[in-house]
Amino acid sequence: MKKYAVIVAMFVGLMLSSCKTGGLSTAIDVTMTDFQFTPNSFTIPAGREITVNAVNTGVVEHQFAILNFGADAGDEFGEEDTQNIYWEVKVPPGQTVALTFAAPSTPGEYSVVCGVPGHLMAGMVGELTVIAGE
Ligand SMILES: [Cu+2]
Repeated sequence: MKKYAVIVAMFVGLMLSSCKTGGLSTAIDVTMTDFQFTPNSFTIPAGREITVNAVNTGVVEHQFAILNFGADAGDEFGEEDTQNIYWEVKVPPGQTVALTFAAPSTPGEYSVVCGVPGHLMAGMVGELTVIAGE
């Protein structure tokens, strides 16, 4: 019976450690204010399920949008940029949203922007680094 408990403990430990890839977190915790992301740079493992906890402490709606690999919204987020969104979440003022998404399989640098008109220009921009899994 005691041996069984040890095996279960080992198994649980294995499951917990599998939540990370090479020490990389599979969570993105971001606070959105008027008008920035804090932090504004994130690193996640490729192809993994990522949990996003987005808190909007501002007084207007904000968006956390990851653009496709190689895509850039330029100085201002326009209608033509919406087709380049890889994944997005919109958070009303004063709210917190927790969601998951599948990290891109292509390693590299991805742009993170808030697509609400004027917000990118005001500084709501970030960077997501996707690292190949080991
Ligand atoms: Cu915004």
